[in-house]
Amino acid sequence: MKALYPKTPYIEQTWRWFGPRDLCTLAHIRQAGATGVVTALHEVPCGEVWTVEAIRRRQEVLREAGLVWSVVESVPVHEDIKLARPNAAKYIANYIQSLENLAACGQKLVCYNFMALTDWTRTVLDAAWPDGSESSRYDAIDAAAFDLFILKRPEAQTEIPERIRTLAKARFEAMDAARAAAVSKVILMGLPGTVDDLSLEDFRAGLQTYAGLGVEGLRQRLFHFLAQILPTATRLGIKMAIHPDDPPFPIFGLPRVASSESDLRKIVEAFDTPSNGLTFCTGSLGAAASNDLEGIVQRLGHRIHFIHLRNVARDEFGGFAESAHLDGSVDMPGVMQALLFELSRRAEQGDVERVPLRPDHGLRMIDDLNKQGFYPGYSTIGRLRGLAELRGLEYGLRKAGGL
Ligand code: DNO
Repeated sequence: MKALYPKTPYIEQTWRWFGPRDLCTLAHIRQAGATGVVTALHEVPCGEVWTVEAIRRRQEVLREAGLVWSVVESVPVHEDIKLARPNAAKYIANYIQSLENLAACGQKLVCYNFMALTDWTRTVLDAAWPDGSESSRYDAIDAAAFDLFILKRPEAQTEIPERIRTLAKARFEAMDAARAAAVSKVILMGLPGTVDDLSLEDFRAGLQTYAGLGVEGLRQRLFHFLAQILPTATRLGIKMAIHPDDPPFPIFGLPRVASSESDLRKIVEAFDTPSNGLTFCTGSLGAAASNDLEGIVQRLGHRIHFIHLRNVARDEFGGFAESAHLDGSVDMPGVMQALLFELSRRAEQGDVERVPLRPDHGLRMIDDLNKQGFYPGYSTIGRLRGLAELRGLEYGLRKAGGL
């Protein structure tokens, strides 16, 4: 049968799947038009070795569904590595063994992040849009109210700007116990399955473990980790792709090392190997108005191995809501154009490997509003809409630009 759409030479359309228990099935993914799957062995505890058998079993499940495993997202980095604890060497050795096993099975693209203590953080998971759909949101006033009055972190008094502190006080005073508990629950939730949910006490203790480390301290830990794993990754032809911090600014006093172009440049320049690459996530980076997304593609595009496209509507207080893929503060046509130029430049230079792109999150909408059990951000229909919009944008721009 003739393909309905022209073949995409540069971009591979992919979709995140959380494994056999995901409400979004592999059949759904095929019907959405994605050809590649982004997944991980989520059942393996963080820090343990991924065995060849387990990797092969997962590959087989995907193959039977007519799909391929395009990206491993993520092989998570154990907290002991970020904290340089005595067990760090053991966990780095395990990480290297997992890379060996992945490469033995042909898996050559690995996403990871280096966020202290948390993975991505939000304050609300079901903020309503006027059309009845829902998405998650990071409300900087709620986050400050939590920090100042629930967590009661002393440094918050000086770190949070006065204007936000004043608003947070009023917000907290107007919160009933149920609302305060709901905000805390969302902030402490380990999203999305890579880290554990924490109690308030665990969270306080976790923050303490990073006290005094600072940005440069955490950066040194990241560079130490990379210095250990990159020789193996390079030998095996594995591309590592660090995911930016989400949100891309310090939260609860935790240091951040992958929030801005300058952070990403430091990472890329620290180790000159294609194995040392980036995940370009417009939702994460786009939450900071200071990040020039098209500029990042132009200047660091040669190291972008994996693309997450998502939009955010930034607000005046430093927060944001996840918005529809083409509506929000991120100029998605501009970003897509920059990506297509960069990928065609790479192709001209002989780098013809297609770069996987996934619609990162989607609004919860239509029948998915009645279903329970999706990972926040990862319902089916909103991502279907997102992928369809992004695919149309890509094809339209390619056609118009003669790419
Ligand atoms: C959020 C995701 C992140 C990402 C990890 C990568 O939905 O993009 O959780 O998977 O940070 O390690």
